Amino acid sequence: MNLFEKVKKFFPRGSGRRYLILLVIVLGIPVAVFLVRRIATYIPQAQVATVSLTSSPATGSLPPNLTVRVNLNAGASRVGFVRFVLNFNPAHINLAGEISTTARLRQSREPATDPWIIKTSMAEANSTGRVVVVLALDELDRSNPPSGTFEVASFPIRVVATGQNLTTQLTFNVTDSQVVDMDAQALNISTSGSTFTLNPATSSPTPTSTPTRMPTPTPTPSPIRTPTPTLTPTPTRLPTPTPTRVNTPTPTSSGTITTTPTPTPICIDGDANCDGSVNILDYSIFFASFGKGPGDPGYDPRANLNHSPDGLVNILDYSVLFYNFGNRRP
Ligand SMILES: [Ca+2]
Ligand SMILES: [Ca+2]
Repeated sequence: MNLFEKVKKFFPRGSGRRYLILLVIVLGIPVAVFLVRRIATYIPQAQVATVSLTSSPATGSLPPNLTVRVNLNAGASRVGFVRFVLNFNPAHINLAGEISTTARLRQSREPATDPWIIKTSMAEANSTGRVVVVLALDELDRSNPPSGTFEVASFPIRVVATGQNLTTQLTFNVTDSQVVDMDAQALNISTSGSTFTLNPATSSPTPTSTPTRMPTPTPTPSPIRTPTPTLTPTPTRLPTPTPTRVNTPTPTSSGTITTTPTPTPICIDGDANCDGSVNILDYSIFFASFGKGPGDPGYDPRANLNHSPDGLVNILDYSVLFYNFGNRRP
């Protein structure tokens, strides 16, 4: 009996096919796992959409006062959270009124008169040269989040510089802005600000202050419009942005009788902003400080959701948020 016959005798009839199948399965599992992992790493990268924040008008001149509108083009993304920061030179222009915000992103938490989370006051903006607006979708509106293009906020501006033909800009701080969709995904942001000409020199010495926009009956043969001399751009003197992002609620002057001296609220687990519910706002606070610790720029101690003594914001804090997401203060 040769070796082949011995082996053949050892295995029962038909078992060779079974071992072949077993071999295919054993080799196939690692290959399948490898392929699934590759697919899993590719899918999230492909899903991050880019949205655009723009201020309009893109160009203009002052005076007279203008209204600046901040628009978000979210495309097909369903927006749950918007934070934008606009910088300007307060020695050139000032806000001429308070900031208005969209009704499409509002939260009906108490007090109901403050639909925003953070909104810079006119006085603060004019002293810092910084407009900060943070808005979020109310939980009751979760079924109808805004998408496409919509106005996020608007505010009037006026010129304060006295020099002629100055150029000034409104620029978004991209790294300090954030748009989050309803899947808690921070979207990529492209921005486009505004450029304004201040006190443009009038070419004709019109004695009346109102700009004549009516066509003069006698057409001058060739209106000499001297090209506006481009001045050397004044160095933007941006004040150092205030690092604090603490939402100090401004007391409403309207005679609300229910306002007791605010007791320190009891924060439930995962409730970073301590407003009584664990939602996308808390995720955003966590996300902005993820990977950071005390002393790091932009670190928000509220993001330390597990109250670890080292103050670090990491996966442990994420798990506190994850397991409490959707909870409300009883
Ligand atoms: Ca909260
Ligand atoms: Ca922590």
